[in-house]
Amino acid sequence: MQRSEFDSQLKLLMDRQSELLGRKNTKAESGNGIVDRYVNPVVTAAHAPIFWRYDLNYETNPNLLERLGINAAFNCGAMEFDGKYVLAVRVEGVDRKSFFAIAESENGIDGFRFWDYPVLMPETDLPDTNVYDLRLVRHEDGWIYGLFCTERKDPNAAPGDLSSAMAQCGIARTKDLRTWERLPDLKTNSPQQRNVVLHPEFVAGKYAFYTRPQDDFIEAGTGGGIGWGVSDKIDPAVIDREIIIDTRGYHTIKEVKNGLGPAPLKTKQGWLHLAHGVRGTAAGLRYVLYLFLCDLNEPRRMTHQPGGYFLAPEGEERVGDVSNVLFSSGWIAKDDGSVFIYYGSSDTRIHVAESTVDKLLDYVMNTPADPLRSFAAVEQRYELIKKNLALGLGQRD
Ligand code: BGC
Ligand code: BMA
Repeated sequence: MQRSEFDSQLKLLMDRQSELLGRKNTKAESGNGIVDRYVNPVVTAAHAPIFWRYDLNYETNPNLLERLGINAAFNCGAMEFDGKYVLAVRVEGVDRKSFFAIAESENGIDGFRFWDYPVLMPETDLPDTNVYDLRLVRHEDGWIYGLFCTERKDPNAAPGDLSSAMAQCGIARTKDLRTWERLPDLKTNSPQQRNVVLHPEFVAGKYAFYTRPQDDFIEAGTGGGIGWGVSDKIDPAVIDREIIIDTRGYHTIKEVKNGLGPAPLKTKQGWLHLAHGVRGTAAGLRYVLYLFLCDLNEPRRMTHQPGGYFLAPEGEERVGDVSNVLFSSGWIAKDDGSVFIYYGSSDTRIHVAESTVDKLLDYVMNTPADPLRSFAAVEQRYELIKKNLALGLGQRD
């Protein structure tokens, strides 16, 4: 390529990206009343800076080829930091390695920009092959924690088995989201862990964790459910006993597995939780999002859980690298009572939906629980229909 062509191609790349980053977001028209989606994804692979991907030196890359492509930007941790909305994004290179990178926005709904450098997460003595799904938790001990899944090849895999892996919870802490101190991985009695989250407050002087024990890399097995356990210390964090606080269930949205999303929000009515539930279908796994509430003083005790999901893949969200997946590991409750829910769709991109703490609590406390049988589900619906018809609000002619 001639130098002039190189320059104009580069300008085109930069212009296209500026246009994407400058795009305003608006609320989608119809919702379910519980949350309002925004129309555009807030972070995608195309948001990754050009200088992360291309060698921009004409001498060494005269054809302006992409050298280190980005495949996807999805499941993120979220928090307010220095007056900005920040996401700790799972960025995945074309080589299938995930890493974390901070993206920042003034308003939380558009204009997300990555910081110049992604996070160089320190390793432990046992190097991670892949790290993903970081939860950001501001703990009352004064640190910001990042809890994430660390994946390594299973040392006991039979020769030729290149897929068996071990998933564990990696823990790191920071004050500025730039420099991270890696602590030892969480120790539990379960063979594997994924979706581990730190409770933001001490509980009887101990660090408390939401866990997701599993027998195997993919299958939850006997370990299924969202667990709870405490540790005297964070360095190292060791849980001797895990109890299940939210079980899986036959013929529910969380039949195959479930896992906590972000750390819970503290509300007057209790700890509000966001989680994902997974069921198996002929077309593969389907991941949807649900909510539940736990007691304020006894956070391991669930008090309310509406039946079913409140957000499931819709439209473009349904399609991507791993289709039919919504996964959320970040939300931000603002001082004015509104809540931004950040969620990845189909392991490809990040979206935002908005609600308020009041609406989410109304939903969680006043929506019927899963009746577990078709007959009981129709009875539940009869009650609603009868009440509405008594108001004279039946079908219009
Ligand atoms: C992928 C994750 C996935 C997990 C289980 C990992 O290798 O990176 O996205 O959740 O496998 O399927
Ligand atoms: C998992 C998660 C996510 C992912 C999902 C679907 O188990 O940990 O990273 O979104 O599978 O692939």
